Amino acid sequence: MVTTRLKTTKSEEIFAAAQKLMPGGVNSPVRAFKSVGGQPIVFDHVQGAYMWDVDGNQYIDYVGSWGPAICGHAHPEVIAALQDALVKGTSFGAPCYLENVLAEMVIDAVPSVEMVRFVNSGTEACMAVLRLMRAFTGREKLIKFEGCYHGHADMFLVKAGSGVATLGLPDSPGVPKSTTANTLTAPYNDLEAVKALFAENPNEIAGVILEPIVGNAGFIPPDAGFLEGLRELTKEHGALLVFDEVMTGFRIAYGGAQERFGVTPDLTTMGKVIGGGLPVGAYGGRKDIMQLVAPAGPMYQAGTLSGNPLAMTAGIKTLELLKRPGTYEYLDRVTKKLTDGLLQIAQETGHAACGGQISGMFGFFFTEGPVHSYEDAKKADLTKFGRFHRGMLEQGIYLAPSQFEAGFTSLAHTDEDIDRTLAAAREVMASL
Ligand code: KE4
Repeated sequence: MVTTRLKTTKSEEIFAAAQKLMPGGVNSPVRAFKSVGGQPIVFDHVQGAYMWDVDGNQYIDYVGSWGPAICGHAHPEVIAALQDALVKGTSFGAPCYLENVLAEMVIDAVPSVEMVRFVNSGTEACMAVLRLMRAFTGREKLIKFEGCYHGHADMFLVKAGSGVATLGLPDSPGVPKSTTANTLTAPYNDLEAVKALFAENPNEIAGVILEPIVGNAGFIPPDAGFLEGLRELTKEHGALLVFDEVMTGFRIAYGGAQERFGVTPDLTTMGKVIGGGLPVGAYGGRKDIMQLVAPAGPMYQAGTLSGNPLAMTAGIKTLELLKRPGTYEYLDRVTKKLTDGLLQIAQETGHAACGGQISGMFGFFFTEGPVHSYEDAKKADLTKFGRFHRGMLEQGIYLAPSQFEAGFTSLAHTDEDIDRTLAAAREVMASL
């Protein structure tokens, strides 16, 4: 048990009970703090950049519910919009005008998206987009990258990132070999490896899917030319290029990483931010491809709560807030101040560290670096990261409980919050 100055009595009681009710006491593995050790914190409420746990401790939050809280938790305008929507019912199971509104906003914002389908999670979006890639090309093989995470569907659980990397699960049990036989992997940022896979599997690869900025092996941006190279390679081989922007969508820019880097994929998956904190995923892209999706076409995909009015309402209001001038300049400024500060403090306190940020997404590793791939990321000092995480927690700073995750800021994070975070980091790093 890690000693802690935090009063976490109620968290401990609730989490102990949770472990008897739910596997590992959580509904998603990374929340269990397995890789950083110590007592997971049970929260009571959140607001803006802050979270309060059941023992009354307050934290500055850099997880933001893994991305959705980009405008700050429980934004008053989102809450008000939800309250108005709530009294009209929570789910129709039938067409609702709000679906048109959010669809139009996504199509207007994201360069690759001419038509979109809403689902209920990023996992669902990635599952559906893989089926669509295969339906459109008539091919079965897929290229993904080591350390990238595209949700927990069987065919993606090969050298995946996020919780799989955190728990060091080689390949999850229960995933039949037949399912992953068609999943080829390459190191991130390694165009030569992708060229080789295309050469070894002529006319068999339906497409390439990747996080345009990796957030599930820690924060790993694309090397110059990597995304452009994949765009060329997929075109050359009649394969589709898919950006999984579940994490980067509407966070890196209003049009996502594809707008920021100027590379347009054929299909895009989204989630997190477009649900404004309610369950939403989406996949979209070229109309000629999306027309294959039932009932317009033969490729089947469905969902009871897809496009429900509450989730649409939260997504619409969130995108409206993000569209306001200055959003991404603000996210870039405060997040750069945070990461530059963290790296400077690490250097001053004698810790090897590297990392960076793009807009409101950041990460750092306790290793000399640079980190261009999952292999590089695995060189990071996980023990030191765990002790840093715990130390920051005791200082009231809530960081993602894994070295293989990214960090997230919001429009609610102030300069004072960043200064307080850096002061805490200096104290903790000096003590490591
Ligand atoms: P969900 O099914 O968790 O909504 O989305 C899966 C997914 C797909 N693609 C990318 C790029 C993602 O980052 C995710 C989910 N991200 C993790 C955080 N690394 C969710 C947190 C969790 O699993 O609890």
